[in-house]
Amino acid sequence: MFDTFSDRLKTLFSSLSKRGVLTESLLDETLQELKKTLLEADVALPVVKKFLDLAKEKALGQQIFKSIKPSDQFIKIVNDVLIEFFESENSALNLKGKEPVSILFLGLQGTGKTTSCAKIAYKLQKEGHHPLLISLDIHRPAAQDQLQALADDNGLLMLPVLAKEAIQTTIHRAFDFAAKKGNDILLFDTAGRGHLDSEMMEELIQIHQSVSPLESLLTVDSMMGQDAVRVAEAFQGQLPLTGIILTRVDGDARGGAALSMREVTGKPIKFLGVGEKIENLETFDAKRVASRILGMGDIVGLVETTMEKIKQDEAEKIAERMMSGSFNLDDMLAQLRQIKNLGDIKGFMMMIPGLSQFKKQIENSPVGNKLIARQEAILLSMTPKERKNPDLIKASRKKRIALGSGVSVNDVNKLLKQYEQMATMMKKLKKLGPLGMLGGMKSLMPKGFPQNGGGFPPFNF
Ligand SMILES: Nc1nc2c(ncn2[C@@H]2O[C@H](COP(=O)(O)OP(=O)(O)O)[C@@H](O)[C@H]2O)c(=O)[nH]1
Ligand SMILES: [Mg+2]
Repeated sequence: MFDTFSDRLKTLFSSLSKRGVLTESLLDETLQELKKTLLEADVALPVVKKFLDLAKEKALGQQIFKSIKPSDQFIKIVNDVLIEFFESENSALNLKGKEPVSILFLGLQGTGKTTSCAKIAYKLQKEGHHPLLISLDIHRPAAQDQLQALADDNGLLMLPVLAKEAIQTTIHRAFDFAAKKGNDILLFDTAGRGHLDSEMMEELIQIHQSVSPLESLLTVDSMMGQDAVRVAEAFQGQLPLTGIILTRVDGDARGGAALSMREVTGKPIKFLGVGEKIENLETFDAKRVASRILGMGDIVGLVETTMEKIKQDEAEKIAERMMSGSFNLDDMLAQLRQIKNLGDIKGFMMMIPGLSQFKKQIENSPVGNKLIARQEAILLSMTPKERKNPDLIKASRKKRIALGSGVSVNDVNKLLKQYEQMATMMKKLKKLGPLGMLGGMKSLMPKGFPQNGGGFPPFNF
């Protein structure tokens, strides 16, 4: 699966690992190589561009961690970008609806509709469902026989075929049958053509209307590369697809279709066909596919843990600064920035000694990058003198600061109040000493905490 692409990436990484620091010119050179690799993999051009932009943005935005090799950091970046390209919210099969729910299989002839239909029914049956297979490929008796054979071989139930029955009649019969037999999922196999064809589309649109499927899955052949993506785009223009089944991934060395599909069509890949056998079906998992392509799971894992460790060290440093006594608005600004640089703010806060016990409050509090940016803007609208000596900030100064940072005076007041809470708390914590910190935190909470809207000092954003 995607072997050529995978090998090319490995060569790129290994030549990078022989070089030193990831300077901007080396980064550009590496991105050029990455571009070639993506084009060779038959990734659509706009997707290549976006991929490179994202990789560059991540590389430049990343802190330089001395303890992580540049090549390893780059592997992690490519890993993250791959995941971003593959991942989507609706990648799981949607079965939430009034029973029986329907799944419609669409696609050009020979792309793997009938096979995938049986594979998915098999999987669902194993999970405890009672699927019913229905063939609407009435133009070719052989197609109906093929589905029947798959059903017979694998202990699946199929709606008996009646010769020369009209499609709409078959659909009605399927729902009646399911009501009697208690099937909860109906899987409709349809007829494809060798190419896009308006007659086929018309038939499919009518089927879609009468079946009202929860899922309309398009099968596309991974080996067709960018052509598969174009076909998907064309189908999507006419039918409300809910997802893609990428078949013959087992034979595809390049991976271009897989990488371009979601980006170009906006539809999630839901399944991968990885062979002809009934069990050769994988539910699509962005992380797993990315890791398989890179074949560098251990390095990605190592970079992740090292970064976690660095965050942990930063968290301790911040805690130390908080305890060191004098604390003015400059310190607050410095802390905000440190926290902002670390990305996932809530996750990071959990690492600060003493704060992890407020997991629930942290999760529920409205902390976010936007709020931090606003706080930063307020602090930057103050003069250095004001930040060193917050007592100077009276009504007229507040107005000026609010105007300068585009917020209300009330927001400025909130920030100052928060600063005061932090300062008071730190004084108290200092008295308690590091050992008293954990126990002390709770008793220091203002009245009503944690019922005060989920906010909590010292980071009461
Ligand atoms: N190697 C491989 N072959 C597949 C896969 N999916 C389907 N096929 C084969 O592709 C051929 C066409 O599949 P079929 O389901 O009949 O396509 P349909 O015309 O869209 O219904 C069959 O020989 C299948 O065994 C897959 O994921 N991997
Ligand atoms: Mg078929």
